[in-house]
Amino acid sequence: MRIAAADVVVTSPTRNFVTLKLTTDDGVTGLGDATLNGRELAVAAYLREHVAALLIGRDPARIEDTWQYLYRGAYWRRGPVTMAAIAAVDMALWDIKGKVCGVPVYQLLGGASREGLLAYGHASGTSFESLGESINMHLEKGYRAIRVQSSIPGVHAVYGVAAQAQASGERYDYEPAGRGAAPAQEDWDSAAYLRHVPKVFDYVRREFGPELPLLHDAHHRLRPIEAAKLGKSLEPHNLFWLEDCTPAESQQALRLVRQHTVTPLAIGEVFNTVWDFQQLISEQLIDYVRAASTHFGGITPLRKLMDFAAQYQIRSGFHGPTDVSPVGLAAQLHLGLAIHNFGIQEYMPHSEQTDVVFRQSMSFTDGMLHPGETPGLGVTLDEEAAARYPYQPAYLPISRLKDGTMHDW
Ligand code: CS2
Ligand code: MG
Repeated sequence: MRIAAADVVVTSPTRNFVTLKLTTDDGVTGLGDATLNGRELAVAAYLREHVAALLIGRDPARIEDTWQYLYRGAYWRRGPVTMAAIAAVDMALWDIKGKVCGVPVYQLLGGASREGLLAYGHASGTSFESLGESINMHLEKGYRAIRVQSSIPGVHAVYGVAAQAQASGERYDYEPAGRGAAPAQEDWDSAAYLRHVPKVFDYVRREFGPELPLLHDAHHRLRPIEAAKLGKSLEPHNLFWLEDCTPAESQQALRLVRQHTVTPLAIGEVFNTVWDFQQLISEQLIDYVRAASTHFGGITPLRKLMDFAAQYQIRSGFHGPTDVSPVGLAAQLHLGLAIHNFGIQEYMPHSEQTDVVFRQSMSFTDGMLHPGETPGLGVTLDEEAAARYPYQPAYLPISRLKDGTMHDW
């Protein structure tokens, strides 16, 4: 069997997705997610212009060798664009191997280690009342763990609050990348945030009790000492995790946070190789790995990362927003089902239009996810439907402080 074709499909049902489709000379196809929110066409070009031709004629069964060929062979290694492109090839090859073997990919990764994957959903609100309604909506949908994000008094547009979608009861699909020729600008005030977030969790614990697993995403916005302060202030509420509490390019910054708080820490959705995690894991500076197969080079390296993390009792919390496509989410579900050190899986349901373009065998039942039993990853791409949604430029917002200083969004 040989790879006979490598096609890149860019489609935009409510948001942009980049998908690689590999086809073998036997007609077996495999899909890979190459979506990089706000920079999608860079990955599409990397695949179309520099990788596709190299794959033609290769043995699709040689997944590890193909990964090494694309990683080491590029010379210019690492980075989100390169690793998203390699990820798409890797996922597509696992998809093909599953189909050829007639089994879902998780069976190739050691089989199921659990019946299903605990999911968490995204609740948010512009007031305690609307936040409570959002949490109740997610509990009614079966979620057993909830991420809590809130507006901040004095901050006009803040990450993670899709109040308009919540209020109207629409399907919750908070896609932060706004369509348009330039990023939207949001504002930020760390002091106001640090004053308000403890009050939010005071309210949530009063209303929903001490046992509901709660998560919060600080989204890279705090300095290490501020992150330490927030972690400490939230300790009475026993969070499942505090995510991206401080930018972690400086992995040692988490030493300072760790010294001050026992609130569990989750980091890594913007990381793309094991080196980004090396100190965080070996010094036990985090509790959960937030990587997504789509941005981390695929299933192959993410499985290796989780084996490394397992030596330090660190568990998975794979990234699963709507900008990880159904193909990327499926890859996370197969890996998450198989590894021993699974923690939790983020789950933001995609839009109805997306579900038309990507037919999926995954299920979400009673708060648990499962990739399904379809051979391969369990996702098919309807290319006619995909063609009905052409790419539209879209950018993630930027964030500035009140004096105009650029900040982390
Ligand atoms: C967020 C993401 O889900 C999360 O934890 O950090 O939604 C993130 O904002 C997006 O993936 C950015 O494209
Ligand atoms: Mg996040």
